[in-house]
Amino acid sequence: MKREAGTHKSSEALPFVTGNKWKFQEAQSVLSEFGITIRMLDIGKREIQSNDLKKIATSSAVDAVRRVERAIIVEDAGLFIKALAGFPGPFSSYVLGTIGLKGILRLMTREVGREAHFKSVVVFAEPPGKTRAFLGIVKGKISGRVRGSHGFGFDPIFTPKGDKRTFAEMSMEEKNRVSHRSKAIRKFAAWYKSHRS
Ligand code: ITT
Repeated sequence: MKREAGTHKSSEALPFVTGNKWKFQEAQSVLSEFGITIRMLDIGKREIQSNDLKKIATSSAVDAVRRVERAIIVEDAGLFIKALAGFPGPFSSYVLGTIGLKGILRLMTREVGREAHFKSVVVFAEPPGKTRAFLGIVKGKISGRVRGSHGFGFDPIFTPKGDKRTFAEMSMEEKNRVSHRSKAIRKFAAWYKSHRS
């Protein structure tokens, strides 16, 4: 007999705490393959400052679960550029909002190596504050210029390994076949399915 994951009732839509509708849509599309329904809950996600994405996501999840008093998921992601010693990493949001895509490309003009990866951490949390984290990584390269109009954030400057297109030149379904987020979400989904009734 399968165990139910804590106090969460599997028939209800699981709240995904985020203010980012694109990441919600990507997660929703992957989770629908597993028959898991989520709803976007934008309650002003609180984030601590840290170099560690897992710590940031876990702390946000614990904060959110205490505020909504039911099981939730959060997801945190960042772009890590090898030639820039992992920058912008956990500071991706700030960097995107300040120097932006063009600023990143400028920082890369003298760099020979363009390797980078996206990392995603999905955290499931349930009252009173029990958490479980799932990690997903996609390797790739920073493109020479901004390309494509789909997706969000750094998608127009990231080309996943094995493809010539940036994420922004792909449909959401194509991005979801290889993305960091889809990998973390799939790991979560497999675990969640095996732990709920
Ligand atoms: P939350 O409300 O969920 O925190 P957010 O947009 O702040 O939404 P993150 O902190 O996880 O999300 O993301 C940090 C930055 O990295 C943010 O500027 C995103 O636009 C960017 N980012 C995250 N995932 C991405 C992806 O799949 N493709 C491109 N950029 C991404």
